[in-house]
Amino acid sequence: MPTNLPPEYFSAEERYKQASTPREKIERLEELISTIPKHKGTDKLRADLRRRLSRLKESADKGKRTGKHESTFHIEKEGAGRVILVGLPNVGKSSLLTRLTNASPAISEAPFTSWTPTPGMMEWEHVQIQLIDTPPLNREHMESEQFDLIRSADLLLLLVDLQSDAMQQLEDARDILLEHGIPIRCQKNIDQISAGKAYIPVLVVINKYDDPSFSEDVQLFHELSQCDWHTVTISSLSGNLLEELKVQIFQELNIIRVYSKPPGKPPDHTAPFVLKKGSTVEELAGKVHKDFLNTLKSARVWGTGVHDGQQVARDHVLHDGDIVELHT
Ligand SMILES: Nc1nc2c(ncn2[C@@H]2O[C@H](COP(=O)(O)OP(=O)(O)O)[C@@H](O)[C@H]2O)c(=O)[nH]1
Ligand SMILES: [Mg+2]
Repeated sequence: MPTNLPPEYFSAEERYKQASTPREKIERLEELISTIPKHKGTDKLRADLRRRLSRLKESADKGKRTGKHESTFHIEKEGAGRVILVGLPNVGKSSLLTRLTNASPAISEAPFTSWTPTPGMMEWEHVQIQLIDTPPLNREHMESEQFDLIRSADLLLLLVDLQSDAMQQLEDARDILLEHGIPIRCQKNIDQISAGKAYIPVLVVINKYDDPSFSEDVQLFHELSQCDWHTVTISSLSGNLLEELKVQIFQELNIIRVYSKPPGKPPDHTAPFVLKKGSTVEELAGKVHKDFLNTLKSARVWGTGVHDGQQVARDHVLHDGDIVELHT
């Protein structure tokens, strides 16, 4: 230990020793180093403390990086929309994800089979949609990160099991989501947007409709329902009505497919541009190429509400399936 260290050094050293978090340690070590006068006698001490500081910074960085990536609830958004499957245990969430995507989460009769979310991609008419299976909603133990993930959805698929008490499952699942502040609302005749708050749309999936013998139960479910969420009845087991479900998912996402074509050529139907419902020619142009936003002079549209090849203005609102020729 070099002699002639100032008194500030010793009080800074005391503060450094008491630091508890990695961040505090780094700050106080920096402070400590700054109290050391620079001369030959302190060279070794300063070098030692600097080395300690860089080790602290390194491990703090690593912690940050792995902390983020290790969380299985952190999933990058992909595709034209994010659809999250939620519901009580055993309603068939994992089975449905397996049916609709190439993902393969564990499926079992035992409740609480899945503890981590599993993402997969569903393709529908050349549109890629992200589907995420999640651990079951319950009142015993749930990670708060799961609710953060649920909040990031563009659409929730709320699954219920038609072969047990489906209505009770719907109500329990809805209540758990509401208790954790998920912005959903099921009352009839209320807009999805109110007081500036955006609600996440919910599509109720009545699963385990294995054959028509269950149709009375479906009817009863509809009679009892207090919510105006749309419903789709399917069987993940038999694959019954899965196409209808895909169509409904697309509709609930409020997106449209638009095809751009060069003059004199047909459009590429396998490469739709996906836009929010209500988007204009101008917004399409920006998606096709950002330069088009400035250079776009006019456009011709084939599709809904126009006669074939009609010339339209930049603010013309497009519809699902429209074909657009952009002129620059
Ligand atoms: N009969 C029937 N069983 C199903 C259907 N979908 C899933 N299951 C079964 O229900 C159980 C729970 O399914 P799972 O996908 O693990 O449910 P999760 O807990 O919601 O993910 C499994 O035994 C599945 O085979 C269905 O449409 N009909
Ligand atoms: Mg599961």
